[in-house]
Amino acid sequence: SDLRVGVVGAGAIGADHIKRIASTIAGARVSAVVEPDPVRRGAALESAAGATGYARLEDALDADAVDAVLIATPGQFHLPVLLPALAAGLPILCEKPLTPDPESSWTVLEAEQAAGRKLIQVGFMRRFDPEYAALRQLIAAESAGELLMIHAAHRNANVPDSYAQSMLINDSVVHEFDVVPWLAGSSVTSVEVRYPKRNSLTPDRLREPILVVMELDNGVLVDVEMNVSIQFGYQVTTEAVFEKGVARIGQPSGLQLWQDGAFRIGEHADFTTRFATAYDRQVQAWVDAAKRGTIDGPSAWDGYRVAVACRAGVKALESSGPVDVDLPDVPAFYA
Ligand code: ISE
Repeated sequence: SDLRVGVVGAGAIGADHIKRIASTIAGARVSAVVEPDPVRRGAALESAAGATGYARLEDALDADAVDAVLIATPGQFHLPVLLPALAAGLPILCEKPLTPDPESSWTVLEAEQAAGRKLIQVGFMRRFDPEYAALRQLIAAESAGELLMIHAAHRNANVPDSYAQSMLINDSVVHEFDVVPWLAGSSVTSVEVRYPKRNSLTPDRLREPILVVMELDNGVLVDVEMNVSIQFGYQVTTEAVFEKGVARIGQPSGLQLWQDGAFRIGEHADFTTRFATAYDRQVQAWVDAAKRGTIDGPSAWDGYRVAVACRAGVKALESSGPVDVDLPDVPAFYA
């Protein structure tokens, strides 16, 4: 029977997941929309036939309305939702970041271990993008030789008013902190942030773009151009440099148009279309795994690792030179 999913948070990504579960995911339905804002809640309920609206997760739990929880609130609100969901023993898909700092992420690891099995999958959806998966295979196979360095670009047309400087790291580069070690098979040992010339179109409260340089344990060096005011569209690209070749993913694709003396290919406007396939595959894998009593993707430990890297990254926003990333040993539960 269908997994009854409670979606917590009906902002941009929450509303997108609600539509996804209603339209493309097999074996699941949205049974509850948990959203304190009545306008957002009402709008979300319109795309989730048969779902009930709640202001708090506890109310949905008391009503025995959900078998699993998808957390799509902003990161600072994840912990107060994660803890009751874990205590209820429910499978969880938690959008990134797991929580905004390593201490609260550690609290989540302890609560999950107390629950006795892995209940949390973290929404690092890039791992489900077919091109990222192909690049990972190429790196592991070493058919172009060993990986030497990665140039990544993460470009947003613009960001909402709620987007603060630390979010360049905690909400945006957070994805590279997960996916780069997954691609390269090696962990991040240091992070440095450099500032190029400021974009005059950047909102006053932000200083960006930034250039993030990560060192990996295996000697690979990674640079990430992080841009959130680049106007033209949404673009996430990666170029991997090997001993005998170069690979690129995330290039514009689709319809090509020659007209009026120009050549055009469409570009994405935001992450909902750029990563639509990845989100679909991620949510389907989570639903299937939840029914088997497990997870199928990044774990809470991955969320913790990334929180430690983000702490270093936020420090690097305000200091010069590399900031070390020191991870504790992985608890046996996650090894
Ligand atoms: C947002 O939270 C995301 O997850 C997007 O993938 C990212 O590109 C954007 O910068 C973030 O704000």
